[in-house]
Amino acid sequence: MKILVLNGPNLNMLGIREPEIYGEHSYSALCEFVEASARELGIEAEQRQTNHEGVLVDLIQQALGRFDGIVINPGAYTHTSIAILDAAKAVQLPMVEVHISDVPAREAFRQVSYIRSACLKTITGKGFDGYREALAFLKDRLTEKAQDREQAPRP
Ligand code: CA2
Repeated sequence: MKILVLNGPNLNMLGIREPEIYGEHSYSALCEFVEASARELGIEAEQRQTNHEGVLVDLIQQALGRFDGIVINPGAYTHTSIAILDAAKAVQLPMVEVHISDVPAREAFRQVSYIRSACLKTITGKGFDGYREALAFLKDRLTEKAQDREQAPRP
């Protein structure tokens, strides 16, 4: 089972500023945490970070046929990007939205999420643990789906 973990703009700045909102750990610590979580769950995770909206669109499109699901933290593009939503809807891969901070408790302009309608679940305010929860959720969903397919009567 192969999951693509996508992080959007400024997430490479983790640990450098605003530790009261995003914690003290760096982006490379997040990558190590995600890698360890995937290993524990017995799945494969490939991680990418970009500051560019079009690159996120490309990475989502290129996931089709290569990955079984996507964990995405689109950063500030969560609140603005119809292009990323359209890419997610186009590939129709099971997707989970993750935010490190407690977005519902923050500014009004962060209360819109375009990507949410293409996601099976949104996890917010759990720090790095949210990524592990997202991986575990996708693993359960994909395992259930595979079992359903095995049990379905053949035509
Ligand atoms: O809570 C999240 O994970 C966010 O997706 C993070 C985004 C923010 O725009 C979303 O509303 C919620 C910001 C990415 C991190 O930005 C940093 C800025 C300064 C220092 C460290 C990180």
